[in-house]
Amino acid sequence: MPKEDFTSCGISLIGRSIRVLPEVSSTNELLKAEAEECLASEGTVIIAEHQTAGRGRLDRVWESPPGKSLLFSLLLYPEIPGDKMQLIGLMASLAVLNGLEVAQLKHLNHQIIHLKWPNDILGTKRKLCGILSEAGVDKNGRRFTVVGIGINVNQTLNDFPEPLRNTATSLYIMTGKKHPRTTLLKSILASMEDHYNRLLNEGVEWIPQTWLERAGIRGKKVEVKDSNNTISGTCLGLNPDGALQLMMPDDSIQTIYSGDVS
Ligand code: BT5
Repeated sequence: MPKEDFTSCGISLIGRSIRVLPEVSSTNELLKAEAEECLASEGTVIIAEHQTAGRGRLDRVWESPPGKSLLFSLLLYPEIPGDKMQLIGLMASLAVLNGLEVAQLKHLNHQIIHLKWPNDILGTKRKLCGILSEAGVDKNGRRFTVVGIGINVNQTLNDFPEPLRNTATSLYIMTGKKHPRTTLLKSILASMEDHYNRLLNEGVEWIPQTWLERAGIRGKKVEVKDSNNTISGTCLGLNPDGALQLMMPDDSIQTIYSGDVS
């Protein structure tokens, strides 16, 4: 695999500044800290070869052996109401899915790759990518969002810790080929720029509908677990904030703002 130069993968806004770090606690933590102090501009991307404290939602651990995945965070200043912030994560997952398909179409066309609410991308029903979208306010009172993306690229099954070997996958496991991460990153940043431009031009109303069409879960039975309980219902769709709407067995409608879907 040739040496990878990530710094040339930027588009005009998204990735106009790209920093590559050999090791960091978490790219989200670092970029959030910089954004709070107004030290990073919109579109900044921080990439790490290794994270010592990579995080998922609810402070869960994001596992990644050095150099085998794409781990990066992106800073955005979307001017949207606070209750619509979940839509940024949905938009990001659409952008990543599209970027992966464009970059890897000929390798992936026989594979099942799809969206899982809220922000996962699955390959062959296993987790290929996780996205952690975190909102904050900078010292001038401006609201920002850091979108953190972890994509399993060249890991073998043995690179994952034992408990993840039945639930995780990588592009390498799915296709039997090693993938240059720069090609993927460039394609994903280009797709992110297209999606973000659409948000800037049209607002956010298109996001839940587009996400739903791509995910294909309307009318399907789903189970949602949170820390306290598990509920099962039929997916009716997403509400305008991106929350999941379920029809329950007693015909009531439940709106789910967070949880793990299976
Ligand atoms: C996520 O959380 O899926 C969001 C992950 C975001 C990671 C990126 S990497 C760059 C940026 N910097 C950070 O610190 N984070 C972001 P969640 O839905 O909570 O899923 C976490 C769960 O996924 C864990 O509890 C494991 O079960 C599983 N998991 C951990 N590492 C994995 C991996 N590499 N591949 C597949 N599944 C994994």
